[in-house]
Amino acid sequence: MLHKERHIIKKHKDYDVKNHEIAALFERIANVLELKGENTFRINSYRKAARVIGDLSEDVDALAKAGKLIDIPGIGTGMAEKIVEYLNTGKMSKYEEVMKGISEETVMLMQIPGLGPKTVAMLNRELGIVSLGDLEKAIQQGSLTGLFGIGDKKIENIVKGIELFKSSQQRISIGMAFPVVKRIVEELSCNRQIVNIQAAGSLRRMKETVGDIDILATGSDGASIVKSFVAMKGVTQVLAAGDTKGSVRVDEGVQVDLRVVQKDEYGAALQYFTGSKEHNVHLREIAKKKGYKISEYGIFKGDKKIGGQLEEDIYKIVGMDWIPPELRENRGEIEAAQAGKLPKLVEISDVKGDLHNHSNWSDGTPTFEEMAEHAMKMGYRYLVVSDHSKSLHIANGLKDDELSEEIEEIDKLNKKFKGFTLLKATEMDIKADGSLDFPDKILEKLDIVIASIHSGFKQGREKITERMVAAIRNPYVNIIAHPTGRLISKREGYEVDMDKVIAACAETGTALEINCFYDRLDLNDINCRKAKDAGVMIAISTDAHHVDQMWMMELGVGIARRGWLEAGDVINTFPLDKLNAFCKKKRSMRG
Ligand code: DGT
Ligand code: ZN
Ligand code: CA
Ligand code: CA
Repeated sequence: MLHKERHIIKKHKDYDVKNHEIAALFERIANVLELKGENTFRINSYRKAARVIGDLSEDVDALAKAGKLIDIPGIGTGMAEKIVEYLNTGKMSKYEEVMKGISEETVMLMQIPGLGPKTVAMLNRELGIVSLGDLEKAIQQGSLTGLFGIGDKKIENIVKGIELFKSSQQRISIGMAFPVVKRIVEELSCNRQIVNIQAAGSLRRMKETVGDIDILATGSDGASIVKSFVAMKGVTQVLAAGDTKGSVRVDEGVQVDLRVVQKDEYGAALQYFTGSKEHNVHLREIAKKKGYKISEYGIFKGDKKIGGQLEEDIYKIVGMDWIPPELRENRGEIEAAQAGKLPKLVEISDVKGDLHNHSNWSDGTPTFEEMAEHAMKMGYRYLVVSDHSKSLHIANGLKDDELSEEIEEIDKLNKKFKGFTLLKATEMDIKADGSLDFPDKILEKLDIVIASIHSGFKQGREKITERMVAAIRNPYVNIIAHPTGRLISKREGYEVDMDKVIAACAETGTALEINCFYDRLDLNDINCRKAKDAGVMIAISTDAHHVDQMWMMELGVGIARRGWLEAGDVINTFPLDKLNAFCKKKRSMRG
């Protein structure tokens, strides 16, 4: 996959702030140059620089001090000078130069999905549009109709893009929020007064985006706990600080609420603040019919409190099994819990390997050894190396002979490992004409074949579905990666008939991927459950381009759990021989 902005999040704890800022500046320069209609070569050199700086595992500041910036591929002396200037002065004169005559608001317009620099330039030229306000007005007045290259469909897409953009300003991806919570819980756990602390709300439910982060704690001195909460590092604004409640905004732009509750109320509060609201409403109705009342303080019979210290109390008293947070969306989990028929959800500890990763042979940064080492550290038994295929030039896709070399290299390395295997694979492009990027005689040499769509997004539902089903029918293709192509808050994805895709996968023994990368999370929870119900196996894979991205497996497992998946539904919970057998089985059915 490709991530123009994957530099936004790459480290679990530590953000290389400078790397991020410089990558963002280069990306902006590229956009503005494109808006001004400048030379493609220069535009691309800034895009490339943005990508490599965003992907760096080292601190750009440290590299600059060591005089090693020009050793970075894609960074020449000109780029290096601009980086040094920024590090020394906090400014980049090139950026200021290209921004002359262009407003911040216009730059923002280019971030709206469906509105690239070219369209923004045209809207500016034809209608004088320079801000979101201008654009919305023009749409309302119908002024866009009849402009060159702008049909009804395009206008519809722009309207959708504006909606997505607005909502992305309000909610952040779970992948951004998750590390924030880890950091906060770690930091506050040092406070001796805190007995329990954990996240509730949509984050505990592992929803793909969160509006705000809710944290619950118990402890002796509420006021002092709140004090240490609002004094944490990363806090940019204190919105409230009382005896039992604190509310702040942090660096990542999200609001975090902390509530300190009494020990004997912790379970009830956790149940209440975990939500979802719909789940809670349904649960309370059931409680009411049985003569109980549930609140954030406990569960009551008349005036008498009969439980609330543990979350389990509440579910047990109303007559059902405890429900894992990821299921609490009022999608049938309450009925299943009453019947004792909840699934035994897959857990992160069930995962034995990661099935989609890029090395420095295509557009990733790690070597095979670094990937293997990190995977072993995570307790994995295997790791799939799946570099891009030749059609994807922009990601440095491998040609036939390069893939053969990669295979030999991996074979050599595998002889050195004990109890661990690198699996030979490819993330092969399903090309715009529906054909596959490698012939069968090459695919035959691989352990696993992943196929995915990176082009022809606008072909329309029928054509895209056809391409995908054709790939699924190839006997060597084992997994379809990021099946809908969406990018959360940025791109809606191509149109595809997921029911047909699921049916073809079920028929052929092909797995669908949950891509764990924080801005993809694709399949989503709903499609995941659909796939399971049709008997399709799932691969949970990070699509890491850097070893520091492999932690995102946790996000994918969250989605899988929201999709009601059990370990048996997920092929990377299998031991290696069973995984190999899964892949081989499809090959043996060909012809
Ligand atoms: P978010 O923050 O928009 O991603 O979603 P949540 O689910 O974290 O919602 P939030 O932060 O507004 O509230 C946290 C939980 O508190 C929510 O999941 C359920 C509970 N809650 C909030 N407001 C109400 C309410 O009016 N009624 C009920 N029953 N529960 C509520
Ligand atoms: Zn990929
Ligand atoms: Ca929340
Ligand atoms: Ca909240």
